[in-house]
Amino acid sequence: SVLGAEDGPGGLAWRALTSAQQAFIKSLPKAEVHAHMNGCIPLNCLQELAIDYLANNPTTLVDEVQRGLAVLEKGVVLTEIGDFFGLFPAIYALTSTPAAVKKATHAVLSSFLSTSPAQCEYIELRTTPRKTPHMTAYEYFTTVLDVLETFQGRAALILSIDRRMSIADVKAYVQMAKELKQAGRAIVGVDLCGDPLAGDMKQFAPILASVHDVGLKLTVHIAETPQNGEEDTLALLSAKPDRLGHATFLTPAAQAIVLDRQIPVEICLTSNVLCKTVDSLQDHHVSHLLTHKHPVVICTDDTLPFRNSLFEEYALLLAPPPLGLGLAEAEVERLAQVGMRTAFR
Ligand code: 6MZ
Repeated sequence: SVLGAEDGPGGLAWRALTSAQQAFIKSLPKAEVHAHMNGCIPLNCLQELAIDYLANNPTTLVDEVQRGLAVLEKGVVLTEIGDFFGLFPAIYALTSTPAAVKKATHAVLSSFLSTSPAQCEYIELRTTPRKTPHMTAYEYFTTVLDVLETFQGRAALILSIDRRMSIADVKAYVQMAKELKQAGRAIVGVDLCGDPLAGDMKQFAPILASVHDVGLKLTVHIAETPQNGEEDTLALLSAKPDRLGHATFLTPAAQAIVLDRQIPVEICLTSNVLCKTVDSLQDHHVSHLLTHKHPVVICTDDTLPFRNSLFEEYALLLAPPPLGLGLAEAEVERLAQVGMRTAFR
């Protein structure tokens, strides 16, 4: 269902709201700007892709796909954020042909834009270019883009750079993003994501910064874990990002820069709670940012493993503690407006 897991943090908060509060959340114009394509495939779409896959690939990765699907069907339980990345080999096996990518992209965008009412007015979806035995990374990325452009102005794409990529690949994919932007395609930015501890960000930063040359914007997953040291964080800030993902463990020096430059932070409450990068919703760093009147935008991250929805993420703001943060409706409305304003389009 659109409303995800009944017993997830967002589901509990949603059910603690009055029907007037639920209607208020549904009526707010919202933007989703931090959603990973392969992390947001609706479960029923993934199950259909698995049926096709298992019918056509009787030997390759069969056990892995069946195991991965079983975990996602049951509902993931993560001990730490590292466990999260182990979910993707199975998902990636199922989105490795152009037909599967088309189907998945359409299902993801429909789950945000075509529900009644829509979860959001506008979505900036992100995805990592990926070469498979059936297509080049360019074919993969432009297949997603082709489908996304049929949503006519309600969706735009962000190209994700994975921290595990070689410098040569980072350069090639940034170049690809620039050329697609210059060709007038619906690409608005570049993201940095993936295993938070991989890669040398001092080497990545100048390449990432260069996206601004052609009018693309930059967002980076930053300080997502306590092991991301100050050097890593400051290197990423040197690329002049236009938004930040998570920013959970900013050191005082990094925090001073973020607050001073008013760099909007993409906040994914359920994701952080389930990946255990925050101890609880009540300890979430969003409260600190809100005290500073810092711009934050509420997002879902990966609705497939986290079984959340944008409605539920907003419910976590509005529901009274301990289920939610107990913000006033006016404040929740303001945050939705910040989301619309910080979009890259
Ligand atoms: C870092 C994440 C992430 O790009 O293949 N991804 N990277 N932190 C997170 N927090 C939970 N959630 C998702 O979508 C899946 C990819 O997005 C990144 C991971 O690299 C994952 O493989 P795409 O469409």
